[in-house]
Amino acid sequence: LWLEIELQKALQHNGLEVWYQPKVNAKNFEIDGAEALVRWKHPVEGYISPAQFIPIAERSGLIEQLGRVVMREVFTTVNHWKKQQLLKGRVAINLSSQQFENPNLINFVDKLRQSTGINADDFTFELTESAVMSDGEHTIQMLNAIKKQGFALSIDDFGTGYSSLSYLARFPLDELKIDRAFIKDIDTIPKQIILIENIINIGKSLNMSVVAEGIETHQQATLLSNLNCDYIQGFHFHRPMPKQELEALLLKEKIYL
Ligand code: G
Ligand code: G
Ligand code: NA
Ligand code: MN
Repeated sequence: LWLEIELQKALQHNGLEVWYQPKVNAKNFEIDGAEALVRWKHPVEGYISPAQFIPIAERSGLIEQLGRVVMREVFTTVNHWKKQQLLKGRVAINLSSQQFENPNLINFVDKLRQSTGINADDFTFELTESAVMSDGEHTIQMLNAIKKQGFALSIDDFGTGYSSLSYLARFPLDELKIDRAFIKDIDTIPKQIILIENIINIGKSLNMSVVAEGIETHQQATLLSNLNCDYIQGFHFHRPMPKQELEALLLKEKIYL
């Protein structure tokens, strides 16, 4: 409860930050898009992990407000980067199932899109399998409404959440993000490579782009590139970083281009 009250305060006093982890193009290893990740620096405790406070935000309903704060921040920042031609590719925003279940989301996103003047096709929403699978009819309506505005949709943590693949055919999804659990065990479980290869084939044959997350080594990067994965993301390339840091990195790359 203490953490919930503290989180509430942070939301009221602008205490949350949004960090960005670049994704790289698996063909040329250049930065091509990023994932927005919320960070909370508590005045006394320091950084508290989202793995700790996102579930609290979800249980308490604060996730709605958190989601609005994050989206506003990301739209504004990315709009600026796009106008400066600093960043290539799409920026992904994570959505919890609670956010996705509330039909007000559509209206909020639509209004924010118009007031910030962003290009919807510069953004992707990442949803987990469980978020998408909770209620079929509602899901299709929500996904279609988001797509209609021009945003792309990605399935995050693919392969860990749900045992049925039928939703891939039924829902308008643009991207499949292979969970890092598959990547982590590549060296110790050889069959894992076969799975990854076939997940990539599933995505591509359904006209989705495929992202692999949790790339921590050069070998993993090379492997995923050779398997024709489209984008790769992980500590091997870049850790999540504050927006000023990404901006500096992008500026540097632009100068030396
Ligand atoms: O940033 P990483 O450190 O540890 O994130 C932990 C978890 O928090 C991940 O599952 C990630 O998807 C989730 N997360 C990060 N930022 C956001 C956000 O802005 N909204 C939601 N709903 N989840 C987020
Ligand atoms: O659930 P989601 O996929 O949104 O989680 C994103 C989380 O993954 C973030 O917390 C981010 O810090 C973390 N992450 C990003 N790259 C790596 C990586 O290479 N290794 C590990 N272990 N975690 C990563
Ligand atoms: Na994600
Ligand atoms: Mn993920």
